[in-house]
Amino acid sequence: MPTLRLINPNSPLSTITLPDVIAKITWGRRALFMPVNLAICAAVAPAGWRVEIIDECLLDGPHQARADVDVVGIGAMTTQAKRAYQIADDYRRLGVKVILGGIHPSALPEEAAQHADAVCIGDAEGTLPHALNDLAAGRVLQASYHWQSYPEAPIATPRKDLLDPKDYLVYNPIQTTRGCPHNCSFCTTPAIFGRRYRQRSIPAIVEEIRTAQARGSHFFIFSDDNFAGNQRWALELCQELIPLRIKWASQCDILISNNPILLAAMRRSGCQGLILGLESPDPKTLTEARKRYVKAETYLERIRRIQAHQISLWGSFVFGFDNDTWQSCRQTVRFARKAGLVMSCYPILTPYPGTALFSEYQKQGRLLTRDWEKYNGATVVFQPKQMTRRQLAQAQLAAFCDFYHPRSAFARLKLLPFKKHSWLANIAIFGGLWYYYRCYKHGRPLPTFSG
Ligand code: B12
Ligand code: SF4
Repeated sequence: MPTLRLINPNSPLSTITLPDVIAKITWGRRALFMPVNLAICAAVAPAGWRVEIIDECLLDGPHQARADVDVVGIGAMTTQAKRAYQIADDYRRLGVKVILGGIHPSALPEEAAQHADAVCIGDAEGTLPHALNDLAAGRVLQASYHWQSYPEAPIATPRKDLLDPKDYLVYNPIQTTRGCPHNCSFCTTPAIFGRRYRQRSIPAIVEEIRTAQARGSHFFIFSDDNFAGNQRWALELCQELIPLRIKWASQCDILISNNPILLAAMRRSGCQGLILGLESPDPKTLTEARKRYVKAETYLERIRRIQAHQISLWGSFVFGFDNDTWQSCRQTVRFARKAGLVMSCYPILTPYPGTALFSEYQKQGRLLTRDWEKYNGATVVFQPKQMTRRQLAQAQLAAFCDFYHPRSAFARLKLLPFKKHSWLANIAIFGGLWYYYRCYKHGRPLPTFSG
């Protein structure tokens, strides 16, 4: 029986997620998130293939290539690309065929092709089975398999049985949708997968949840880019979730604030929290980011409307747009505190290959490196306009330290009603920052906007 080995390459995690900091803030878990992409690849391998998954993030050292399989499939987001190519080159030197797939190879297939026998562009569901069938039939692999050249395949149920949930902080991610109807300039999702929003079959989602429940799971992360990109469908799903009595969290756009019926159904179905991609409370920055579907001036009121349904909110902001300054970054953190967000994050703007932002910065000569490992949201990889590179990097750290400072946590979370998980997460993140400065920055004081 031919064997397919799927590999999730390690990548040096960003400043706030150094491996031993992760171990500290996740109570010893080896990695943050289960690689659902590979579990899906495993699920769509045609009958007759033996499949194994190696998650390099779980290993103590680098994975060593071995010529004991027929083909290796490697998935990569941009930060993982460099390591993915190293592993691919090692296998090809041993004569093992390599298929590269995932977000980065889909954005830059010509680059990936230099390290692979075939590149799968887009969904594995619509590409990988064709590549494996070619191999099984003794045909030469095509240089690339493009998902839009084949009939659309439904979103598959991942083979999580090939991974050990105990290794991951998020051990039960479930994808319910793919894509996003919006078109923000910096975002990979519409750039690679187009703006057509796709939903998975509701019975398949329910079945995946029931299987996990039978193994003792009750909390789920719906790992979508935009859970409610189709509000009518999201309502239907929530109604099916209510009898399952689960708890869940996800990520979606702030337009759900327009729909009290959906919000009520989300809460009844167990929604505990949502990540909102807010980017900035400054209207000029939103215009620059091409986030046209909402006005920043309405953010606060929309946030209050969602919070009124007892759904906790986590804001995702981005620092480094041309309109951003040290002061505007400071204002963003003030806004996050005033809005009573339970969590927030402040990645540095990153021009990912395939996006409009990447083309624009490339044209303007503002890209500083093509070392993909540095495209991690914690490194300045382009020339900012109104801040120095150092200031931008400092603003990110100051934002995390200010937002997660215990004083801020008390003001945002209050003691009653007691939000146990939010408190634990805030304490863990602040503890992680403190540990990072003590052990990696020689005990330097934590940066802050007020300093
Ligand atoms: C969960 C998640 C994470 C997890 C890790 C996920 C993992 N296991 O690796 C965590 C929280 C750690 C994370 C971190 C980051 N993430 Co993230 N993350 C996600 C999220 C929300 C879901 C990922 C997922 O499970 N998707 C479901 C799977 C099924 O989709 P998929 O990976 O695209 O896989 C499909 C195809 O690409 C293809 N495919 C994938 N692999 C392979 C392999 C083969 C062989 C084949 C044939 C096909 C194939 O088939 C799959 C099924 O159709 C995505 C958003 C999204 N929609 O994907 C962002 C996303 C992947 N993350 C992103 C970013 C930017 C980051 C960070 C840089 C953020 C930050 N600033 O810190 C960091 C990077 C960390 C680092 N290493 O430095 C970007 C990626 C941009 C890019 N070009 O790489 C995304 C797309 C979000 C976005 N819209 O911008 N992330
Ligand atoms: S709303 Fe979010 S997922 Fe959709 S395009 Fe914008 S940043 Fe990407």
